[in-house]
Amino acid sequence: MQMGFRWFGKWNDRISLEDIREIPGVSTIVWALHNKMPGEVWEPDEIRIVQEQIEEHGFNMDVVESVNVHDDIKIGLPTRDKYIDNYIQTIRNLSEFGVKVICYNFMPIFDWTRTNLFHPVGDGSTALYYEAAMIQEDSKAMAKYILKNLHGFTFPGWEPARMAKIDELFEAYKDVTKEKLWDNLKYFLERLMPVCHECGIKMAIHPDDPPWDIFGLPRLITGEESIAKFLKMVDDPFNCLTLCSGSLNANPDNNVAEIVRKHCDRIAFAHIRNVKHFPNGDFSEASHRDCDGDTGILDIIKAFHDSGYEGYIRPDHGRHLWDEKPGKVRPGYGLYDRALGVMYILGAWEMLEKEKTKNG
Ligand code: DNO
Repeated sequence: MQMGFRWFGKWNDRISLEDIREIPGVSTIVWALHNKMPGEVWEPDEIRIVQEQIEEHGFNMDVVESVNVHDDIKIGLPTRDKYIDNYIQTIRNLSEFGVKVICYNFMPIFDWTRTNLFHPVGDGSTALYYEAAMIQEDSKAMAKYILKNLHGFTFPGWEPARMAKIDELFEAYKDVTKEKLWDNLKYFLERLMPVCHECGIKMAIHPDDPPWDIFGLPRLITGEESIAKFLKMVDDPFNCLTLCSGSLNANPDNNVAEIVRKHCDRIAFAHIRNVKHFPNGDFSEASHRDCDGDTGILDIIKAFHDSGYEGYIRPDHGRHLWDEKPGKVRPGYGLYDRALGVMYILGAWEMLEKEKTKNG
């Protein structure tokens, strides 16, 4: 297992690479060119600037999160081929810098969705929260709320320019049924796979967050069954999964440890995060500690360890602690709780390693 930490870039993150260097055990910076719109080619000169920053601090840049997929590809418009060509060029360019994994998603219009970005956890900290009743109503109001509460921080999937065209986007997606979306995903991946082989880059889809349809928009990667379908649909070792424990377990019926055991050979990257469920369907994000949520973090780590996982893991969203107040922190991506998450995951992992050595 290789430990990563998400970083939004030198001019785009209050957390510096020096800060991350002080967290034990991190070897990979999970990065992206956050100024790029979906569909644009990432040019070598732009990638090189980030490479110098990352490598100067002793990290590798093996994982990109995300190269976002243009809406025309998801909708299946004739213009999709042009954007797929651009995506392929980006893969080729990234491979020149040693990138091994691209995390991406195939969610229509919205990426991760929450209704409260600073919900009190009860111990003085705050966390991302999903209030089920609010998601049935006004998608525009929700998007407006999220953009306002990002306080100017960029967030892939929540680009203000895209969100300004929300009505047009809903119109463009109106005939995209679940079946059509599956077909469009297959078309996209089948064009990418030969290039992925050539370049040694795995495409690792992120599950839908939350894992169910929202605002009438279809969502595909929602649990074990759809993951199995996805992996079989394009049955290629370079067609992989980003195992996001929190996204999947937003549906408490998803047993994430079981999914890991079943599909570990096709997991290229993992986000480890804990979720606390409420009886009315709401959920809150929680600390990584197993007993603070319902996701079964220790079972998941054990499942990865038992399966001999050699891919990348990063702590996912953390709570906002101490001085991480609204406006001072990118929601979900503060420094402290994610650093605690690294230590929790590594602690469990090292204990399992010791046991394994002891038992021969
Ligand atoms: C949220 C993230 C997602 C993820 C994308 C991948 O914090 O886990 O936004 O980066 O869905 O494309």
